[in-house]
Amino acid sequence: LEQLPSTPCLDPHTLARSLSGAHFIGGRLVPSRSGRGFPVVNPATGAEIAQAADGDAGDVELAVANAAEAQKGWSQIPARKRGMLVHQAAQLIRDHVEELARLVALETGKALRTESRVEAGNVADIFEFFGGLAGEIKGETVPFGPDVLNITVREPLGVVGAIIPWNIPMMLMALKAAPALVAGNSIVVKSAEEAPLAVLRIVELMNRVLPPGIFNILSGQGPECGAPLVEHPLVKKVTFTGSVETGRIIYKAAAEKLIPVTLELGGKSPMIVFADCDFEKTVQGALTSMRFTRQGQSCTAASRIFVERSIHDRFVEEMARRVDAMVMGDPLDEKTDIGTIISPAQFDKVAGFIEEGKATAGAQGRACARMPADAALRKGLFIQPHIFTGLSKDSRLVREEIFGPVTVIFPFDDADQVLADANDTEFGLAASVWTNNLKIAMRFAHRIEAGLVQINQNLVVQPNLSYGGVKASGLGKEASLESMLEHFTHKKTIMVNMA
Ligand code: TXE
Repeated sequence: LEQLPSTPCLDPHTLARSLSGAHFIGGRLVPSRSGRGFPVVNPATGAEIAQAADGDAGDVELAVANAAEAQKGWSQIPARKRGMLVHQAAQLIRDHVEELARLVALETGKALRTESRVEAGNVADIFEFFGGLAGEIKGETVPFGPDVLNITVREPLGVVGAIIPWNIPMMLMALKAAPALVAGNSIVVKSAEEAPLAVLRIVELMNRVLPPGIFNILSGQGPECGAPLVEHPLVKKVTFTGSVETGRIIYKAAAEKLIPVTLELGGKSPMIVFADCDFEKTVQGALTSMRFTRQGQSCTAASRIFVERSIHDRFVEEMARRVDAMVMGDPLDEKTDIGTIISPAQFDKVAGFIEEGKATAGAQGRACARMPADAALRKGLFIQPHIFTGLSKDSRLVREEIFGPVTVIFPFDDADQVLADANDTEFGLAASVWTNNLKIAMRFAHRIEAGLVQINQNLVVQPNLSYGGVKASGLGKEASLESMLEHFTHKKTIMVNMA
């Protein structure tokens, strides 16, 4: 621990170097057992900023063994005391919000002002929220005559394995770790290859308050480090955010062990705009949801927008005008609105979709905002936001998750047809409807196949609201008291015959 600054370190390069090559297991920073590492790269410059420990089954073994041992004591601490400790540890995150924001901006390319600072603040909020809920972990009494006492109690599951992606790594870790820990489990997190640093710092900070061994993190590759974590016999629950493809692999491995899983997978979220909407707010809502500020790397992004024909052209123009005014540049610069794509692989994937759209006969792809001119950023993974119109509904750009700054817009004339089009997707994560007609709004809210439908807004999820998809978007809920009780405890029934 001495290697790391005990006060907030606002130079993310220094902090990145001091976090190099480490997992956090059993209350300590430890190197990977193999001694291997892989580079962590600043996507805005292409420069290596740290080495990440390349974890394998040996590291998983060490982390899970520590977590299993520590969980025995942790689960015996009264729930409210556990909640108070988690709440107290969250204060350390609050004290380090600026530091964490800079570090996550450096490793992910997400702009500091528009994205990274917001994420860091949300992390503290999530841990505090679940810490405060600890007293709600309780059961029921079920009457069965005067001589019988039937009760239920909520017990922790044991060691939880969490696998997280890179788009909002700190927040997605918090949504898993906070309820898991407060409910009396211990946790081993496997970070995403592209963004292992800020999450490692969070675990290290929180371990200054939490007992050693209950909150551990490994870095490593999916098949070499994530898979053995899912398969480990002492891991009793797996919670995952990532691609549909990996979600399927994890679900199958968990089925072999018969353990519960929560899966938060991709999306292709429809936004349906009626002509009677509040035009200004609706255009702004499209920008908020598309998260061009995060280069569109958001699973709830409004990546299919349907606009009633009479306002379609004006909507496209206004949206393009506003995106044009956004500043692309160095993620750490306060003037920057839009940072970079996370990795060369994602860059190629997104660029491929854009090329395909441009080559489609009859389609128009409008590139918005200017590429940064700064020579230091010439190797940066910047992609101009694109708005496509004129695509056919079976185009790959319309059917597949692009996970980049690309949205497609269609005009519509008929409410039933647009509802059918909105539901014509394998995904079911989020949707929004924009109209001042409450009757239409509620009809759509009930008939859209999605875990989340918003009317006249596109805000981010709150920790006290259930969040999770249907169809190929996933299984189970995150956030809310319900997610803690349903997904991180099991209900034990105790029947006492006092006759
Ligand atoms: O995801 P992966 P990737 C979508 C988005 C994106 C695509 C690919 O469309 O373009 O997925 O992104 C770990 N066993 N989303 O390649 O592979 C991996 O190491 C266990 C949407 O980054 O699913 C990482 O920690 N773990 C999504 C995590 O899974 C494995 C956010 C996610 O990686 C594994 C991210 C295995 N066999 C991508 N293979 C969202 N819902 O927000 C990989 N991993």
